[in-house]
Order: sequence, then structure tokens, then C-alpha cells
Amino acid sequence: MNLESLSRAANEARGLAIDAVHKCSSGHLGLPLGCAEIGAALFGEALRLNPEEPKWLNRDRFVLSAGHGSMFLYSWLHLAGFDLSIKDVADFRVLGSKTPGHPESFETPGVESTTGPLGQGIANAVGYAVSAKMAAARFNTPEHPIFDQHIVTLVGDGCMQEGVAQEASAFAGHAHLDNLIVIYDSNGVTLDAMADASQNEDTAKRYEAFHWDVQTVDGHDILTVLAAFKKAKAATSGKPQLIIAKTIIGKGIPEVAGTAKGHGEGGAKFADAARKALGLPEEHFYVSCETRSYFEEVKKKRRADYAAWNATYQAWRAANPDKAALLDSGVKQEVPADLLARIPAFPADAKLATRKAASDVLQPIAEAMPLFVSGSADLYGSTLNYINSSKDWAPENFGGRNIRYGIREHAMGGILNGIAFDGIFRASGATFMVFADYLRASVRVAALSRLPVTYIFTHDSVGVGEDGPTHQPVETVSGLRVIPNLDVIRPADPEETAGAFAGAMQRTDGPTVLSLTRQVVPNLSFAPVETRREGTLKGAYILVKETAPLETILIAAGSEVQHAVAAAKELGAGVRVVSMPSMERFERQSAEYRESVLPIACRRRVAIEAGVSDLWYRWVGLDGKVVGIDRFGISAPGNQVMEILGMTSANVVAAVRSLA
Ligand SMILES: Cc1ncc(C[n+]2csc(CCOP(=O)(O)OP(=O)(O)O)c2C)c(N)n1
Repeated sequence: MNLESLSRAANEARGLAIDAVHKCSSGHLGLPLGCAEIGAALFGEALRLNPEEPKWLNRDRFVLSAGHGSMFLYSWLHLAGFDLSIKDVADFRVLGSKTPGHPESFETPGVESTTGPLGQGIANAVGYAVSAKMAAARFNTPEHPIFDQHIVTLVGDGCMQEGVAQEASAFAGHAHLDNLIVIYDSNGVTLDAMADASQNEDTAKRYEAFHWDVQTVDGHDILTVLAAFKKAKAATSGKPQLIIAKTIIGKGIPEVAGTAKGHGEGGAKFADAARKALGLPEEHFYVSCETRSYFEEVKKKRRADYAAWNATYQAWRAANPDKAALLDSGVKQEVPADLLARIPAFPADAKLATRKAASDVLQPIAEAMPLFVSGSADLYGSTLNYINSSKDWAPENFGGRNIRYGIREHAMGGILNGIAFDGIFRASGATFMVFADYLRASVRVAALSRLPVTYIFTHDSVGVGEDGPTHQPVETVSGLRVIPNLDVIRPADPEETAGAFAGAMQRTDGPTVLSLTRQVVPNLSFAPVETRREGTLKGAYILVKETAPLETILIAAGSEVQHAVAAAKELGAGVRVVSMPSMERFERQSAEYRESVLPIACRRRVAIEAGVSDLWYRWVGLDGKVVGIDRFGISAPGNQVMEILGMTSANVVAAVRSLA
């Protein structure tokens, strides 16, 4: 460690941020300037990283929860030697660059998580910490402890104010995640105003009450920050660690420092004077030879740390070939090719809710995929997604595969993302469909970041019944369908449920929602098991084939498929029933397949689903009709609610007969 070098690097990092924000006339200077010394301490010394192996399994994970301060991350990744050139830094926010406005996990080496929506990052960090604990429990051996990394996240007042941070922090304290270090950039400023315009809580006391250890330091004193960090890493209290770093936002641009004007790009117009005052030359995007050579030395040390770990790792691999193969399969996101075949067929006369079918399907999937983990937001008793062959994930059993998130849906969403960002375990979590909106912000980030998270959302329609309209989703399923890169699968029966679950597992470039019923549905056993399973993987398929020239197509999903089938019987031989459990998967099929299922020439179409009708018009067209529910539900037994709100075969028949 060399204090002079780190201080110099801090000011040069400030210069990079000033130049980048000045060049593109947008971005946020406050955090990169205010946290420059923290950056120097972390990236110049304290973090266990190897820029040459950005995916080193035992690296410390650094999550910039305050994603608006992205130039902090880009500057330090560049200086530390990640594959991010000075040109990349200069191309901040330019089309196609590796330095987008907010950090995106899939764009930039060293960026662990997509952040920007405040609060998500801290929940991601908790997820990373969960993953690290699970990895240590499942893979470490007494001779070869290959996982002992820390998860470090930098958060601001904004992250701290968000509810998701509160949920995630309470979860972390309860779970004794002592591998988690949160650094709070406490600068007393938010976007609009001084932070005291909207907050006056005692954060230290709040976190102590969450069972965290808390230190408060001067965030501009590199040695103090380093000492606090060292103490946090060495803590033996079994608690997560909060370092409250008092900083001055925008430090380095006196005209705006310490004020809300320092938060964004406001200070950039004082760039020249600021550069001079910081001792930087005229040259933009300047990094001194001294700083370069300092980081070359740091890199050497990091290379040696990595090599030492790698020796242990290779010895571990040799001594534990089964564990090594399992870890490899997790990292490569492998899915058994015969997954679907490992799920036994249901009895032809099965009458199950699809949530129960999913519960039965989950067990062989969990056996076939040992790194699949399942959680619930205090609803296992209803969501039925407990892995029976395992136990609770808990401090005394971090190898457990069932994670109790408590009634913290949003944190669950962010934690699932963190586990998925880490990329070893396959994360899934459950709640009632109607509460999907509580974690929607995290679902959106999962979709954007191409994370293979599985959401098990049960009680997916007004069929919920007696709990009434507060618990009866009508708009929720379609609300999820409009999120790009999110698959929603709403299976109609147990075999479609098997296909849906396997489809979610096979998908590695984005998340999947399994939309499942509370109420019993018939097994559509008149169609072969394979037809229903494979058809679900394709998103839509012909469930009932017309036996005369095609006149009418009925389209349905989930619990309403039975009504389409009954209506077809009444309507006669020229009617086809298409089961469409997943619009998104169907859209990815070839034009030929789509035409074979929904021939364009047949425009007499009716769709039925117990939810808002809008999206179904896409499939029935202007000539067709939709039997849907465009209002909130009713408190009464589910079958009565369904009937009153029109979910009957008679209504499908009437809709068809009303067509030209
Ligand atoms: C969920 C969410 N709400 C609002 C914003 C817009 N926003 C970006 S930064 C910010 C203020 C954050 O304040 P703080 O964390 O103190 O950051 P600092 O001013 O210290 O950089 C706001 C409101 C956002 N990015 N995410």
C-alpha cells in the first residue's frame, strides 16, 4: 500500500469522471468525486480481484448499488486493469460503448450487476452473499476452502431510503451474512435537495437493530477507510457489516461540492478549473505513469493471490471430481438434456391444481439439478415449492435449498437476481401472482440482464375465490407478459406444468414466470402426454384438432383451456382448440410452425382467459372476440366468481356464434 499513490489515483479518477461527464454532457459526478478515496482504497488495495480473471470464482464481488455513479465504477475498473480501455472510458454513454449510462452486467467486464434503479443493488449484494454462503457450504472441504469471498456494495442515501434495501438488510441480518460489507456513501445529499429534506433517521441504530455491525468513518481518509474495511473483513461477530462513510458529494468541484448541484452533471461546466485545482494537467482522460505503474504492481500481487488460490482450487478439483463436475455444470448453466423425461407422467385421471402439479414436478427437477434452489415469501404452504429432499437454508445449514425470504417479496426479487448474477445456482422464488407487482422492479432487471430466474407465482386468477379482489389477479399476468425478455407460462394441466417447468430450466438467457392455479383443473389426458409437454415448450399447440375443414379457432391458456375444449365439443367438427400457455415462447417459433397452429386464413377466432382481454386481441385479430375479465374480482367461492365473471364454455360458444 502506498498512500501517496492511492491519493494520486483518487484525483486522477476524479479527472476521468469529470472528463467523461463533460464530454457527453450527461451523467452523475457527485458520487465518483465524493467516493474517489473509497474507490482508491477498494480497487487500489483492499478488494480481492484479478482483472485478468474477471470471473474468478473466489473474487470479492463489488456491486455499485448507486448505479447512477457509474463513472466511479468505469474509472476504477479501468485503473485496476480490467478490459476497459481509456477509449472505453471516454466513450461514456456513447452508442455501442462498454460504458453505458448505468452499469449493465452483460456489457462491461467487472460489472457484477445491472444497477440504476436504487435499492436493487444492495438486494443483489445480499443475493451474492447468499450464493457465496451456499457455495462455501456445498463445495468447500476442510482441506480446500475454495470459497471465502466477500461481497462489497457501495450505496447512497437513495438506496438506503428504498424499501427494498430495508427488506434485504433485515434478511441479511437475520441470516448472519457476515460475508457482506455495505459501504454507505453518507453525503447528506440526494438529487433534489439536501437529504435532510426527506430523511432524519439514525441509520447506524437502524442497522444495529437489524443485527449488523456498524462503523462510521471519514470517507475521504484512505487509511481510515482501509482500516474499517479490514476490520469488517476480519469480523467474527457473524454479522453483516455496515461502514458509514461520511463524504462530501462532488468533492473536487468547489462550486457544487456538498450540495444537490453536485449530484448530477452540474459541476462539469467547472471542469477546467477543477482539473487544475486537483493538480491534473490540461490533457483530458489523463492517467499518470506513476498511477499506471502503481496499478501494475497491484496487479502483480493480485495475480499471485489468484495463483495461490488456483493451486488450492486445482488440488480441490483433483481430490473432489464429483464436486468439481457439479460446480462446472453450475457455472456453465448446464441443464440435463433429458430433464423432461425425468418427470414422471401424471395419472390420466389426475385432478390437480397446477400449483400442486408444479410441486410434484419440482421434486425430480431438484434431483436432476442439484444447484436449483427454491424460495418462498412466507407462502410455502400455498405455493408448494419446497424441495422435499432438502431443508431450510439457514446459518446452521447454508447448504439447504429452501430459502425463507419472509414477507419481503421485493427483496426476494433482488436476492434472486444476485444469486443469478453470481451464476452458480439456479434461483427460483415464489409468492401469490397478485403480489408479483411487489417485486416487479427486480423482475424487470432480471429480464434486462438476461438472468435465468424462475418465478413460481400461484393463485393466478379470480379462481382464488374467497380471499376476494385484493387477492384475485386480473391484470397481473398480462402485466408481466409485456416485460421484454420475460417468458410467462400459464399451463393448463399437470403435463403442461411439467413442460413449463422444464422450459423455465432450459432457458438460460432470461427469466420465466410460472403462472399456476390455486384451484383444481382437469388433466387434458385425451391428448398425449408428449403433445402437451412439447406443445408447452413451443408456447402454443393444437390441443384439439378439427375433424372437418377448419372454421373456427379457440385459443386459451391455463385454467380456461377446459372451457375452450368443452365449447369446441358443442360447436362441432370444424373447430380447433389451441392451448397457448406462453405467448412469448410461441413468438419465438418459426413462421411455419406458427402458421400451422394459427393459420392466417382462419380469422374466426375466440380467446378465453380469466384476466384482462387486451393482449389476446393480438391472437384473435380484429375479427375475433375475447372472453376475458376487464374488472376486479369478487369475494366468493372461486367457481362462483369464475362463472359470474363469464369464464364458461357457454360464453365461448356465444362469442363464436356472434361472429360473422
Ligand atoms: C428507484 C429509483 N428512483 C429514483 C431514481 C432517480 N435517482 C437517481 S439518483 C437519485 C438520488 C440518489 O441520492 P443518493 O443516493 O444520495 O445519491 P448521491 O446524490 O449521493 O449521488 C435519484 C432520485 C432512481 N435511479 N431509482
